[in-house]
Amino acid sequence: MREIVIGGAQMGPIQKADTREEVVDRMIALLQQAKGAGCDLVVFPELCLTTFFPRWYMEDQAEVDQWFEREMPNAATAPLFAAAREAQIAISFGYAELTPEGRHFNTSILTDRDGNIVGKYRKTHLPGHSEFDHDRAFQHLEKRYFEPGDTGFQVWRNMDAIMGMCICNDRRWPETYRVMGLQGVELVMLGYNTPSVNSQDSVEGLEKRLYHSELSMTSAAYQNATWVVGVAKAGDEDGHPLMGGSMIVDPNGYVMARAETEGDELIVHACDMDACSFGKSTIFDFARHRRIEHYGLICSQTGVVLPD
Ligand code: CDV
Repeated sequence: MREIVIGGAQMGPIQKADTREEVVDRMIALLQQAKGAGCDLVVFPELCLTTFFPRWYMEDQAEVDQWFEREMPNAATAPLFAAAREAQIAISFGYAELTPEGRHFNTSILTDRDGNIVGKYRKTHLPGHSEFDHDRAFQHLEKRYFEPGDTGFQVWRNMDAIMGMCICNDRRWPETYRVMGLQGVELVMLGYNTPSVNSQDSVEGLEKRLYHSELSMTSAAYQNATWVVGVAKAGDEDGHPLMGGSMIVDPNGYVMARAETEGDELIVHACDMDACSFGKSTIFDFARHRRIEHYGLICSQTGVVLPD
């Protein structure tokens, strides 16, 4: 048995006016709770140091850049890394990354139990749009503020397991998990900021959105025989509701722990990495059963091409 006690540290809303320091204090409080629960690893949400700023239209690049981190750790997050090291808990969290070359990414990192960064992932599937869209109920400007990630879906050996990350919208794409599955992934960690309503369809509300999120993660867990931990930033951010629904999914696709609130809430499950072995060696033994001669379109064509 290779057991890792994992905490999903869902975070409630972060308002525009909230400081990084206030947010880090909340993250440390969740980390202390996780320590009490015996956690080895804690997963925090996407862009969890600030409000979900891509909902705001900005033209001034200096104003945009104030939401980004120029280094990690930095002054604001150093106490979080110190607390994690002290507790001997590995962490994963998302933030907006501004590189020394001036590139902007939606990023997440993974540490070992000593607070050393062992993995970095930059979001691949950026949803939304790049110009102000008058037809939407609210904006989602990730394509304006970030460039698509350049890391691809790597995995890392950490804590005697094979771990990978993706971010929010990535969780809806089977390719995300399959690329990691082909590297033997046993744990996929992801954070998300998902509005409770569809900006382009006011009828699509919370129930359907929670269902699609769960469907994406549970099916991917099963089809790749991997644990999936999905963690929300939830609640009302300056009048904009984000859904919760954080969950820990086992390699059979069953939800083993689920958040009940839209606030700061820790969910915990003892995840046995060996539970991935059965699926990986039977129905989803890729080496025996995949037929790559028929998958070419997936990598040669982006959109739909209809038959004549
Ligand atoms: N932050 C996100 O990537 N959010 C998207 C919304 C826009 C649908 C998501 O897939 O949850």
